Amino acid sequence: MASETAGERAGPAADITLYFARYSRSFTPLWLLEELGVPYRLQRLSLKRGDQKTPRYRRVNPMGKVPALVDRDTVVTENPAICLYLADRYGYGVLAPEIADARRGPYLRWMVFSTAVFEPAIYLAEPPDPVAAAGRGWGDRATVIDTLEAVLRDGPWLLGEQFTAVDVMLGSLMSIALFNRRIPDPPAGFPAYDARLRARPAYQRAAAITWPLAPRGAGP
Ligand SMILES: N[C@@H](CCC(=O)N[C@@H](CS)C(=O)NCC(=O)O)C(=O)O
Repeated sequence: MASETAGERAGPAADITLYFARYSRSFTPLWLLEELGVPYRLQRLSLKRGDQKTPRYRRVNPMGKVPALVDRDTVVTENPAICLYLADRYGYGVLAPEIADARRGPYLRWMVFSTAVFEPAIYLAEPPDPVAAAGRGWGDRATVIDTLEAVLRDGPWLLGEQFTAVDVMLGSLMSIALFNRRIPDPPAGFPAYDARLRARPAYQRAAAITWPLAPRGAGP
């Protein structure tokens, strides 16, 4: 990967609108935009008021959920897809490993793992039948936690020495899950990773916008 920082990299001209709501998963792309240093505008929605369910917004995201990102003619929804798009387009080789880089494999793996495996493992009730785990895409909670623990033990980031967009994606879920106590008795590597994430100025700027009532930089 190049040694320059993402913000220094002259990418294609951006015309980015992030459909955003406070106290929501909109934090993830907001944090990534702050890491990238590209200009963006926020289109604020109130989830309480139901702005996300209006026909107008459903033309952007038919799911009626935030976040959504529009960059000129490109519309992207689903947080891992938004992260992949932004990092390839504005941080390629810096916050996204290049296609020929061997780290591209683990990068894609953890991107998909974030919402397809980690998120259900921490938010869904686990049926008592262990046989059911074989037929479930996310398996079982203990294996998910152990798998993540093993990679974070080596750290400092998911791909080793290089912080990338997948730390924003999976890391934002980790921060929120730890704050909400969704991971009982987390292994020591989890809060240590979370502390490294929270120390990043871009995390703190995005957290101050997303959770304005929390002490500065405290995040969720
Ligand atoms: N799978 C989506 C999840 C998005 C999501 O669930 N957003 C929540 C806020 S955290 C939402 O918009 N909820 C409002 C609703 O469903 O009405 C992603 O990863 O981007």
